Formats: sequence, structure tokens, C-alpha cells
Amino acid sequence: MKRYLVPADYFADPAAHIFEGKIYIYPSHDYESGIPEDDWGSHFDMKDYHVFSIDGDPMTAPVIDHGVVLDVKDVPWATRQLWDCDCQEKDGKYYLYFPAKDKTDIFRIGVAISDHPYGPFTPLPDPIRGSYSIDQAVFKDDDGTYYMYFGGLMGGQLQRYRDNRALEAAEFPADDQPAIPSRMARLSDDMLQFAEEPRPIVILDENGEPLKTGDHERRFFEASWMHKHNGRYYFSYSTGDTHNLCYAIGDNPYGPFTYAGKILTEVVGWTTHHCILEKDGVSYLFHHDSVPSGGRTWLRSLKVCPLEYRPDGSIVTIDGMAE
Ligand code: FUB
Repeated sequence: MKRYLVPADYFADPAAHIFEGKIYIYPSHDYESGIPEDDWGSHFDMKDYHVFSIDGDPMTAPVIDHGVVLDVKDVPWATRQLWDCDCQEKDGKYYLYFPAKDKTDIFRIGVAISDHPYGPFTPLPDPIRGSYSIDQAVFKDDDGTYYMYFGGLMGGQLQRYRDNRALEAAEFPADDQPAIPSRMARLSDDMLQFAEEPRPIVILDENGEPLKTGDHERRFFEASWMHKHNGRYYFSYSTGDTHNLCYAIGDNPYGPFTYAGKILTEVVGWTTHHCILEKDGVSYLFHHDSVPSGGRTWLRSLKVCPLEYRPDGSIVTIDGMAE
């Protein structure tokens, strides 16, 4: 059983957290830009963010729209494409993390600050130093340390980087070589910068070998998310061109992580993107699909459904096409 959260408009890429006792959702805001579809995601030309909150059961309680909380025209360094955002709280301040293209058309990751989880958010004048690519998710560990997980292939430009340096030209490794990994870094105490050089997230197969470039069914493409369940670290992500949401389990926030299965099978629409949140002992998958827009992949709708674990910690796969 799934619920569409905001039937009156198009939103995607949800990140959900509990702040001040309520669920807050930070999505991308899709709209009909008229830009033709291409392999680089130019048709995802989002210009602003809204925040939503739910006070109660996300399957039934009302969804409150807090309106526009940040607009690209107010971000000094950014020009276009406000993609997937996320938010974290520290010492009473709320930090909105978002990717956008800078004046040279390169994706960077920015920060905007508010006194409230529902914004509005004031952007910093520059992106995070050394940031690149898209789809950052910020995870707070039990010891109060914050880690950012980020990266996305193709339109997300991750293939243009190795060892945190820009390449002369984008490069995809051969199919039998380790896949391009997602990246992660601990955040600085002020939440505004990386506290360390970003590191690759290694996902191992059943033989302890890194997943390969040619393993399109399982290798990382975009949409990183990190959550903890029974003391173990679950790194989850989209496989992009094969449209799966998959997960891998590790025993610390840096990994390595061992591939563990699919969370969600293919949905209507090219992209798939999610977050996982536990509230009152029940876990939920927030994600999107393009059913309400008739399959227009750049006009996506937010959904939520319960997510179940087996006693061994594995996740019961959800059918992306089921109602
Ligand atoms: O919303 C734009 C991009 O589409 C996101 O950054 C990706 O994760 C995919 O959902």
C-alpha cells in the first residue's frame, strides 16, 4: 500500500528526517520547463525548493507545504538545476545541502542555513570547498558526527572525477574494472565544509570483490542514502539505467559495504530515488515515480510506503509497480 504525498504538484528525490517531533521532507521541485530530454538531465531544470512536514503517521496524516524555502536566483554562485537536497540540524540551526550548476556549468554542493526546519534558508556565498557532483545525503551518527554521501553518474558528472580531481575528459572504466564509486566525507564541526578529503564508497560482492562497471543491475549510479538499523550501516542507492534501488551493509560509516539486495524494483519514469526513515518503530520508504504525470520522467510525484526487515536484517523488496 503506497501513498502519494503531494498530488497537486510534482516533487521528487525525497530526504526525510524527524525534527521537533515531526517528519520533515526535503524534495526536488519538478516543473514543465519545456527543455528537451537528453542523457545529461537538462530537462531536470528545477529552480526552487519547498519543505513539507507531517505530524503523525506518514501513510495517513495531513502533509503541510511550507512553501518556497530557497530559490536559485538567491544563490550567488549557482545558475541552474537545483537537484536533490537534504537537511540536518545541529545546535538549533538547520543546514540545507543542495547541488546546483555553477557559472562554469559544473555541479557543486552548497549550504543554506535556517533557524527552523521549515526554512526559509539563507544560502552561503560559495559552495563547499572541493565539492563536486550531486545527490548529497547527510547522515548523523549516534555519536553526533555528520557524514555527507554524494555523487551521481552521467548528468551528475561523477565520471569526470578521480581521487577528487577533475579529469581532462569524462572516463568510464572498462566493464571488468571496479565501478565508479559514490563518495563520502565527514563534515566540519560548523557543518559548512568537508572535514576530510572525500573517500570512495566500496561496495563488495558475495566474493568480497568490488562491484564492476559492467554490473549495471547492482553497481552505484546516484541517489546515496545512509541509515542505521540494529547497529549496522545501510548504504542505499539507485542503479540508474537499470532503475533499481539497492542497498549494501557495513559495520562503520566509511564502509566497505557488502551488497545485500534490492529495496525497490523499477518504477514508472527513468529515475528512482529514495530515503528511509523510522518513526515510532515503523520504517518507511519515501520515493517517487512518474505515474501521475503519465510517465513524463521529469515530472515526478512523491510516495511513501512501509518498509520491512527480516530478522537477519535484510530488507523485503518492494514492487515498484504495485499500487
Ligand atoms: O532530480 C534530478 C536527479 O534525478 C536527481 O539528482 C537524481 O537522483 C535523479 O532522481
